[in-house]
Amino acid sequence: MAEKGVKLLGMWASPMVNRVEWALRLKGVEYEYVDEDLANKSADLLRHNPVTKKVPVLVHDGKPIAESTIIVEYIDEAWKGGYPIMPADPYERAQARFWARFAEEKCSSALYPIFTATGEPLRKAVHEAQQCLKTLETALEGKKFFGGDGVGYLDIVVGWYAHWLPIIEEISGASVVTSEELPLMKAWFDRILAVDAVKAALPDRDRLLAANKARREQLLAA
Ligand SMILES: N[C@@H](CCC(=O)N[C@@H](CS)C(=O)NCC(=O)O)C(=O)O
Repeated sequence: MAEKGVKLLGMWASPMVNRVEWALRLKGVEYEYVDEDLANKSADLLRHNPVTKKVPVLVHDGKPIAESTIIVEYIDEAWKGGYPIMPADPYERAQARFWARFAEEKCSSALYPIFTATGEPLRKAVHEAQQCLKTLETALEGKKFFGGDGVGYLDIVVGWYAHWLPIIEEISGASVVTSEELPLMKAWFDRILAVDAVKAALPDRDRLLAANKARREQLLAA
């Protein structure tokens, strides 16, 4: 008989896993969280996601779903009556998906080089990330959240920037999201981090800082 209930295979420091936790919490869905050791993946993870072998994987009544953005959309459809994550209007839904893809393909990849660069390459990486975030910020104009008055799909997809970027800034010594350069994004950082469902599922800042500091030193030494 298939196992019943909702299980999330995750990893404590994964922003992609946070997306799924936020969606489940916004919907009020009870779930079991299983933390994976990605250096020694469990048989459960390999069985449920044999294709990419990555977290997050959501297992709903025994059926696995992989890829964080797909899982978030699945949660919205499977628990339709609860908190609405995707916009009701088809055009707005298409816009949310467009910006999510833009952020994922352009902005997220523009943030990683800041983590490992120093000197002139760091200055260049910061400039490129800021240009990308400025474009993304236009989707926030006149709104509290990307989703409007409340957290929506795009907020969930890019919400990790609010927690991770200040940590990347602290480690690299760079300033990326400032009130001068990105005022709407900066205000949104504060707003999204104050949302209960988001606050309740964020990795501990000190632990994340220490892990990333060690990782940067390792990468710089290599
Ligand atoms: N596009 C995937 C990315 C997932 C991903 O990169 N997961 C990482 C943790 S953040 C992972 O499982 N890495 C283990 C591996 O690559 O073997 C998603 O959004 O779910």
